[in-house]
Amino acid sequence: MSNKKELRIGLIGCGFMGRTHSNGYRRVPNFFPALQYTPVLQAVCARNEAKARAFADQWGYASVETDWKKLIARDDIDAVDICTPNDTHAEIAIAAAEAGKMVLCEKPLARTLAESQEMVDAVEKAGVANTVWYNYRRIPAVTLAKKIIESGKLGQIYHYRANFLQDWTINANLPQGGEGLWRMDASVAGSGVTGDLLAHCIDTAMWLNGSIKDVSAVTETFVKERMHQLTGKVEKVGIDDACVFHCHFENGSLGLFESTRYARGHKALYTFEINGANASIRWDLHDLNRLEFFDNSDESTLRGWRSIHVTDGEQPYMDKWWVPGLGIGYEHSFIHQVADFLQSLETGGPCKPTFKEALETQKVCEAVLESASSKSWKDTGVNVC
Ligand code: 4PW
Repeated sequence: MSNKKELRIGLIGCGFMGRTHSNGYRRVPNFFPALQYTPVLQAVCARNEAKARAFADQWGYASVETDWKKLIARDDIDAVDICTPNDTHAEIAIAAAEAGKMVLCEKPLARTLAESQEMVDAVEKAGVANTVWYNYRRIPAVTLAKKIIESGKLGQIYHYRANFLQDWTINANLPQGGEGLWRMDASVAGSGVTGDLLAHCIDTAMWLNGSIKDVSAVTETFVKERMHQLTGKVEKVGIDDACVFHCHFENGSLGLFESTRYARGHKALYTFEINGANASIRWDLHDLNRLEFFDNSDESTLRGWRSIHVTDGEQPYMDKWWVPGLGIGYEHSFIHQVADFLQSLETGGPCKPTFKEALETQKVCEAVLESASSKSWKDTGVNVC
């Protein structure tokens, strides 16, 4: 008989992110056995009952719902996990918080800053545990980058550079909206690459390098009209297909960010590089167990970029996995987030980023879009501690 405390999960949404989160819940007990809490896959909710049942069978959920309001009203659910398209995040999160449930929300927090603020207000008022799934923070090499920066090894930071490049929307015949393509519909997604991809880059950047003060951005929508899957009509495309912005960080460094879904050959190339007075680091999602590090204090004849294979038990999270030399993958970042959330319930501390912290990323996204449409610099109003 287990003496673990149960955290009964109600998952809403059965898409790509529903799978990544479910995998996280299922694998945490095996790899983080010391945690006091264990997730219980209590219910999954999707509008289509057959889809919900198939998902429940595949992932081991005990029951299904087709109305998220019913799921939230259930007494046997402790935490609501929102994996639905962005236009539903605010309504579900606010209702869940008002019902006293813990809330885990897939990124971005919402479509707009105003919606996000309402979500922050709701979870703060209800005093419920909350977190946003900015999963890349929990890739061990990225977490190690944070530790290196905090140790002061980089010295004064001058540059932060990040890219998130994809190519899946180049085809002009790809429709927008509906099943599998809601990210293409601005009314559902809120924005294109800015909210979907740059939000990740911004979250990581402010976690590693502090507040972004102001931004100057350019966006482009290369394909102006696309068939809408739900209406069957050709409609104007409202999302940004590509976005480039530069910025000032509070610490005096300059930032340069680029994201596009039109970089032929790139499927999910997320990279960042940070240059300090004494050292630099860089990371690439396509080689995610590796962190590259250049230290100017190395002996001159041996000086060069070090390639650190982040698989040693002394490196972040890696004591939970295999043996040195054996890497882990994308899915582990979600397993780590579940583990950190459960740990936060034990300690009573926050699981970062909380809704309040993720609001700062929304502020930057909003300033980026405003800057692009007004062709002017915008202050972000961000204050990351
Ligand atoms: O959140 C992002 C998604 O919307 C992901 O991190 C990568 O880009 C993979 O899919 C999309």
